[in-house]
Amino acid sequence: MKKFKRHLVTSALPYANGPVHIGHLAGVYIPSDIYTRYLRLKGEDVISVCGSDEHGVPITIKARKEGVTPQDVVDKYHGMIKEAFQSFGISFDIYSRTTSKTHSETASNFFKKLYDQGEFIEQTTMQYYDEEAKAFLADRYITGTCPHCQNDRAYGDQCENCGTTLNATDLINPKSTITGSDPVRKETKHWFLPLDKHEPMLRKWILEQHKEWKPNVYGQCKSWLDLGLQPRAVSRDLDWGIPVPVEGAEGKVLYVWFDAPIGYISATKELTPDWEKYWKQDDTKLVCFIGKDNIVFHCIVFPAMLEAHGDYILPENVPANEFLNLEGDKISTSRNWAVWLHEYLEEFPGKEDVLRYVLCANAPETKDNDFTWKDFQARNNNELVAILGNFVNRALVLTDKYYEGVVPELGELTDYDKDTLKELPAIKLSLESNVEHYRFREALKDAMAIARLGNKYLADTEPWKVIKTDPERVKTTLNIALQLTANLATAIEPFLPFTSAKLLKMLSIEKPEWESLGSSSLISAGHKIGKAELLFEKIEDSVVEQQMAKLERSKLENAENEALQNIASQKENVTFDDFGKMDIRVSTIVAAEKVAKTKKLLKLTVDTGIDTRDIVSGIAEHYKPEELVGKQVLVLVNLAPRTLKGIESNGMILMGSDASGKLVLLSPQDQVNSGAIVG
Ligand code: B3M
Ligand code: ZN
Repeated sequence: MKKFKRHLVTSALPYANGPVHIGHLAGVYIPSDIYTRYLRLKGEDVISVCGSDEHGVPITIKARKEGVTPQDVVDKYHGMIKEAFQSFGISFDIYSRTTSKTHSETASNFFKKLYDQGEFIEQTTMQYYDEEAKAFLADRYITGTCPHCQNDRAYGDQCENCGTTLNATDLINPKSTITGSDPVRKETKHWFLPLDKHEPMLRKWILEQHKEWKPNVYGQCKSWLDLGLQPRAVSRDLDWGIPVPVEGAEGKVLYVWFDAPIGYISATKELTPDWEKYWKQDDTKLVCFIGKDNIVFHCIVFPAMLEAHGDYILPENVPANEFLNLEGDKISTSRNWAVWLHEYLEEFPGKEDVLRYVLCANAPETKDNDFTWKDFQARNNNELVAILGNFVNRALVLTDKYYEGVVPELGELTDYDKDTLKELPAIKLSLESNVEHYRFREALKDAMAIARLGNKYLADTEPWKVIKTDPERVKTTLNIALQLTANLATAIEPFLPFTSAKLLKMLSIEKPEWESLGSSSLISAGHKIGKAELLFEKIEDSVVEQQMAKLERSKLENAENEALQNIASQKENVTFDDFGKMDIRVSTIVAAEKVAKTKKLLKLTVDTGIDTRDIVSGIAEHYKPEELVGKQVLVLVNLAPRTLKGIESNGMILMGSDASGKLVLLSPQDQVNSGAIVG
């Protein structure tokens, strides 16, 4: 095994086009924070860098929609994201941003060096151009009809209805989303990184030298490599980003995925003048934490860039996680299907560690996982309160009660005492191995094993009973229980830093070194401990019910928005003949009654001027039968009959409906004879 002298931990730079949610925390930032805190506790030389990814098309789209500048957008979200991470104790050594001056110089120089070395291919391609806006259109700025599913709101890069990846030129009837005009095709020059040239290096480096990578990461890389790599454009026609630093590149910027990973380097530069040591010496262990959608960029594209540059080391591991879903549905910013960190912080003050715990215990390490509020409650109540909190509380309260908070002497050990203490070094080994192999869920279980051990120890030794018969014995028991709490404070630090700090304060001890974990003498006899405080409190049903109701509201709002969008877009044209086929007549309602055992249906008897007939209509929630009799309405009389709830319905009463689901009957402005033709 290679010996490393220092560690560089990177975490994917979140896009500054929205706030961060639990999916971000679970997928990337909690794992990277556990890993970093662990290394720090071990006294390793480690730095952890991150920052906001502030370029790219989505940010410009958001700015345009909100009528502000892209800089305004990123300023707002960079601030929010940075604060949320800080509040959750994500302990980056630096949280920078890609609009920083250092970054734009670093990325620009990086590009220039590759350009000067002849690492790029220049290629002229046809791209859609908006003549009104005088701009080339990024794929996201073009909508049209999907050639696969006919969805008429597909984007130039993807149809969100059927999930197909598209080229803008695949769209039927493409439109510019900036001006609504028909885009034209126009030539434009771009720089491409020939990934194929780096394929032999990548194959060897990943497929042969990194067989230990997580199967999801290794597998994705293998399938990309097996498909064969193609040159990839690293520039874009856009007015937001880092200008391409070569002549003849006016109006072009670096592709966001070219500049963003360089952000790791820029952030390190901003952090320390020693940055080169971390990036250029191969005794640095570089580990990149990301979500699964970023694998190709971190394992293929970025390493190819680094190789082309020549000065930098490659990642030692890229422990990508799968996705976290929420209550069975994919987390989605646009549908507001998420638990936003800034909202959680407001609604659950002081419970940062609870979320850290739940997200780690349930992290999508090997497959997509689901976050549910019920599970959140159960893990809090049954694990944090009942196991961790309960043990610590009992150990401290009993010490306070029997010895006024002074750690009692350790007497003679029983076999059971010895066996209990012997478990600690074993737990330490397992925890270490799990963290070092990026198995954080298992590592958290190891840390919790100390609390379980402590609970069992107290339950078996029953100091509250023994105090009456053998008080000497209780001294040893509580000394051991306190050693366990001190071990626990160390072991949980990477996972639950706030709880660890509270516990250390309660024990009145400094943060021990990692190496002392497993020891039975972390806290000495005669030491006065502080007051016991509750570490966790029960979460009541009503609290999680409120959160679920909040999500339910998002669902309703989404449905409404979708309905609104449908209303906003006009249906396809029909011919005059098509319209002429419909026989619509003014008719008079002569009778109305509810259809039994239904909520929505009314049976209406109408005089159409041709005949009197029954029509079943879904308006019972909007009109009472008695208010309808005598009303004139519009009826499509030649609609083929159908039977609803055993009643033959002959025609359709025309109604207006809005996005909120409200239905209204349409009536002539003035009274006419039944049978009057509409058209
Ligand atoms: N901003 C994508 C993402 O947040 C991207 C990561 C960049 S890492 C260099 O999923
Ligand atoms: Zn489609």
